[in-house]
Amino acid sequence: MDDFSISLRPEVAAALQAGQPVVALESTIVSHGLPRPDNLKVAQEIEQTVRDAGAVPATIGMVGGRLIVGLDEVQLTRLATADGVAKLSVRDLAVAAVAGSDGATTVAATAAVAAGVGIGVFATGGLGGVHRAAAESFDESADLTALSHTPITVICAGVKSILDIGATLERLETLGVPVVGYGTRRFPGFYLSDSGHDLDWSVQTPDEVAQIMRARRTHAVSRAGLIVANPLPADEQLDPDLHDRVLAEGLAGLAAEGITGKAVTPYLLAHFHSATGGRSLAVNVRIILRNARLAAEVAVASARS
Ligand code: PSU
Ligand code: MN
Repeated sequence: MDDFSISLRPEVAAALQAGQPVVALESTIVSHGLPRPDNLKVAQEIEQTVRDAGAVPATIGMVGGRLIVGLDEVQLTRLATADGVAKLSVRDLAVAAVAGSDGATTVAATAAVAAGVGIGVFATGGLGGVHRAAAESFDESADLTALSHTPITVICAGVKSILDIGATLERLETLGVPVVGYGTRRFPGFYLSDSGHDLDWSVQTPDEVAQIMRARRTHAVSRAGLIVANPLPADEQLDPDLHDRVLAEGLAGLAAEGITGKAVTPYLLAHFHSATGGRSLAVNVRIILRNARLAAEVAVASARS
């Protein structure tokens, strides 16, 4: 292959051209974050949720070395079901393209590609962050550094409790990435509505987020992303006792099996899904669908402003 240009699905290209709302979606949750066979169905539901709220979904991934913005049905199915789909961060994209790989893009890679083609809003479940043993392992997700220089608004439910949440918030501050709570001044903990950490800012409406995006463009003093942290309502969160028990087991499993690096996040997610008898999966799906809807509402408000 000698053409490395990014392929935009025609519907996505047309929407961007016309200034219509578009929401970027990542594929790592599909290939590595959600168990099969539910993953494909959930990926389709996420896209439908974006459509129902009036925006065009653009799931980003790599198929046969081609970087695609707006995977079609066949391509999405391939990334959800094929064996050996790589987990691609920003640094991997060109190498995987030359290798002709199939690959799922992380938050970092999805944000970078989306911003590169002019998409302003991105929905995911939870961001990567600083891992608990980072003081020794140096394992900090490239999601954080990517967001320090990638101008895109990311709607997420905070970072997962598998991470060191306090350290992650400190790093986001250092990296100059603003974090606003959606309807809350507490940082959500993904499966849990409240991580116990305070936020400086909160917003109440999609329009307010769109206004912040506009102020940032007008000021033009930062190329960082904007994190909008959207918590689950407390009555929909994972039972906190169950959560704490399963997390402790998962962390012990990591140590016992010697799992490190990019395998850590998929391992812990899979552990949660099996050890909670699917309850964490249901919560995870709710989180993503809620974030997809809010992202579409923000994209719609932003297209108007
Ligand atoms: N959060 C989820 N599910 C996921 C991930 C995050 O709820 O699957 C994925 C995202 O793609 C994120 C990546 O970018 O995990 C972070 O991995 P790492 O910690 O290896 O950077
Ligand atoms: Mn890592």
